Amino acid sequence: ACSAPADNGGGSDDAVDIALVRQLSSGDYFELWLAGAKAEADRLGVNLSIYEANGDDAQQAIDIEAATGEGVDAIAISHGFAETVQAPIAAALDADIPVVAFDVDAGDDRAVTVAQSDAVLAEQVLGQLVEDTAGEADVIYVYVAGFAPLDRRDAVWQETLADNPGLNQVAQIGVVNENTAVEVAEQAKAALQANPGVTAIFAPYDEFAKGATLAIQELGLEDTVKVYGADISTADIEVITAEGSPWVATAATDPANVGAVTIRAAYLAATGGDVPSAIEIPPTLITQAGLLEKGVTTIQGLTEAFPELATPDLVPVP
Ligand code: SR1
Repeated sequence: ACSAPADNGGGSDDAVDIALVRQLSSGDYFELWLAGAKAEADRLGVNLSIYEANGDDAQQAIDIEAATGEGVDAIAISHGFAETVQAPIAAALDADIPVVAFDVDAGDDRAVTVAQSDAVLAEQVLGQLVEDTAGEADVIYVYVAGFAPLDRRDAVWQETLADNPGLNQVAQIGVVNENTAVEVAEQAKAALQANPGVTAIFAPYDEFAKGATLAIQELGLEDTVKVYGADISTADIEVITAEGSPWVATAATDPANVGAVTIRAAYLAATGGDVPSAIEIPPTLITQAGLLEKGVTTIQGLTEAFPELATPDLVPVP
């Protein structure tokens, strides 16, 4: 059975039908992303059906097949593993249903791809890490292979290690599930205790960064170990700007904007509009010092302070 799709309650009988099929839903990033996708669907009068696999990869494949069977006008897919999504994506495309793939390797040139510029994102935050440490540090790295954005960020981390022989990865940890931050915190505590010389944690996903921050705080290491993360939300801003927080930098897009861009791309693909085959949303480096200086306390305040986070000209739909 497919996971019963929810819908946005928008659209009319002759509205464009878009199915949104997600691998992951829990955590700030995915909640904000969905809110942005729903708001854009409402603005465009789209009838949006939302399938949530909640980390069940087999279920995500079934959900893509179900959306294909429904004969929707386009399918937008967020995250997923190549081995589980590529066959049902090919079947959807063979049935002439356009597919927009965000943060997932669709394995098919007919699919439109959407991504944050993950290489730039990693370069921005790792540039800060290298600057702060003068390229000399024992580093804990948080990573789980197989997630397209994390793999792209990993390629930059590997280059950064090669370019900076004074950087030393002493441990690699990581988990992605419904409890990512708490479990990463446990892993980070053990890694910090086993490697007392560590001065930086590279944690390029906000659930990773929250877990790393918690571990450092529980061990009282805020003065010596700093966190370099990715993503942003109101809750993340609170963590970063709390007094003495070790999370000093993140590189991020506005997740709601990324959800909106993905829906615009699916809408254009469904209606025969002009949609680029590959869409990239540029990230911004956000530092603890910058947030404090600008007095930013919420994601709304952030988008006012960093207007480049909004990209209305990317895949525009009037
Ligand atoms: C498990 S993948 C998590 C990442 O997906 C999105 O690209 C977000 O930026 C997040 O870091």
